[in-house]
Amino acid sequence: MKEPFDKSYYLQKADENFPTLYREEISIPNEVKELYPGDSFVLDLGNHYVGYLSFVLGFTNRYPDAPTRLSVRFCERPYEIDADFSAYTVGLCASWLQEEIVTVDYLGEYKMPRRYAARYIKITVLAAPKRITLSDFVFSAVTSADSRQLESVSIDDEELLAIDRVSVNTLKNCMQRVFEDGPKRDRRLWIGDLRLEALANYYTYRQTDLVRRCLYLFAAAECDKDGVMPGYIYEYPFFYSGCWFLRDYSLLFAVTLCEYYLYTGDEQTFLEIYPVAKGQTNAMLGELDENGILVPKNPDNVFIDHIGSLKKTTSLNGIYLYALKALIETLSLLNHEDAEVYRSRYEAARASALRSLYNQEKCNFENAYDEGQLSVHSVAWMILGGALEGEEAWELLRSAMQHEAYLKPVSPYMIHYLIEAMEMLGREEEAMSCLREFWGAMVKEGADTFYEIFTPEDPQAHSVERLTTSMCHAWSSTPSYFIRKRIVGDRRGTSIQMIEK
Ligand code: RAM
Repeated sequence: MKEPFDKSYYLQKADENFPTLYREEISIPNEVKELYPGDSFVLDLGNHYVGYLSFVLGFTNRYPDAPTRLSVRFCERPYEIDADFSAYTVGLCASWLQEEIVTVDYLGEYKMPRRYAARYIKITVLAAPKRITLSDFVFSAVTSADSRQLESVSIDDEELLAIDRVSVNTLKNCMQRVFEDGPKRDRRLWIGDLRLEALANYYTYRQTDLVRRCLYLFAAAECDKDGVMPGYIYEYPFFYSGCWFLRDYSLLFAVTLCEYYLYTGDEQTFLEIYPVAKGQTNAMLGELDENGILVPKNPDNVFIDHIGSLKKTTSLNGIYLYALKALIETLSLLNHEDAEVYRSRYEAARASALRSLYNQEKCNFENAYDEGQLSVHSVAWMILGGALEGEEAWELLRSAMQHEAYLKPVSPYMIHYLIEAMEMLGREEEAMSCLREFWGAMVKEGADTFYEIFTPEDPQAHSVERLTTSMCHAWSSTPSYFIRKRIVGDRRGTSIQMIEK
């Protein structure tokens, strides 16, 4: 095998693993509507889908002597149907709002060219020559998830069954040319989302070629001057590297690659991409301070959770330990000499974390690096990194979750890691109750797919505030991973296979 591989090689491998895109025509029951300017109506697809809309424009008694202008709004959740889009000013670009002004010149079928994520479609006739008709609405849903691959599992619990169903639907709708983060927004490949989608995929669709494609795409990315890869990339209409170099995500790239090997046994892919993952952990060495603590020069280059005020050093160091652990495990299995290198780095990093981040007097992670801020995030990541174990770890995590002085996770992404930490401590029952409490509340709220951000105590909070919030978000699809793992067992080391097509 020749080494190192270059960008064009990685892109070629990504292309070789390009998925089949499956289409399903969802016909929307509706009568032929005779419409006048100002009329509006809402179509219900019956579930959340990602795809393209077409319809037929017609007339009843007088041939239309002018074009028809419609407003077509695609909504993931009901609150979008009548929301005032013109008032949207916060945060992300308003062009993410799924609304078009469409002018139809000719009678007959009209196909809208853009792809949308929606359950509801609101159509308003803005201008038309007196009477027109709209009929034959078809939504052509698209996904690279192969329904024949989806494993059926028997889940003897109504609530978990519902959570699993919505979770699988979320994953399916995010599976497109790549594992997208959200089909409404940002419609691109992010490392943090990829890692969680890959996990859910290993227990549902088992399309390991799509994981492989995404790993190769990241391997082709342009790193920053410190050698850190971008947190996201674009791959259409051409490959383009992102420009936010998140340290936590780059470490999770190494974890995703290691797990890819552990789940599939595909040594060749692992070894081809491993130099890139190695580059990520090596890059961190340049940002270790005099105490051996990983402190990025620019604090904005760490994500952890969607909380602006969150201090992130302790969590990031937990992720550093977590990535080193994954590398040690994988490289040891492969009898790779680097396993020992990572082992000694791990020991040193763990000792530094306990010395400088753990507060011996208070038995918590109150430290100067995070300006005394306490968060569930820090505790969970330090547990996942193996810095704190056993009863002591559980006591701290339990009190952190209850104590109001601690910042709590808001994204399903971070809730995933909280649950993973509980599982690591053997707290299976508590982990499941946390899962039910969080994702179960979304099901109760009427979710067809799981959201980017959610507060069970105030289910409408984030969606109403931010109309650009993605209501089908990849990092929210891991309940299926947790639920099914309990039923079918841990699949690492089993070299899961796809069913032959
Ligand atoms: C948001 C998206 C995406 C996530 C990044 C860090 O823009 O929700 O899923 O990975 O943040």
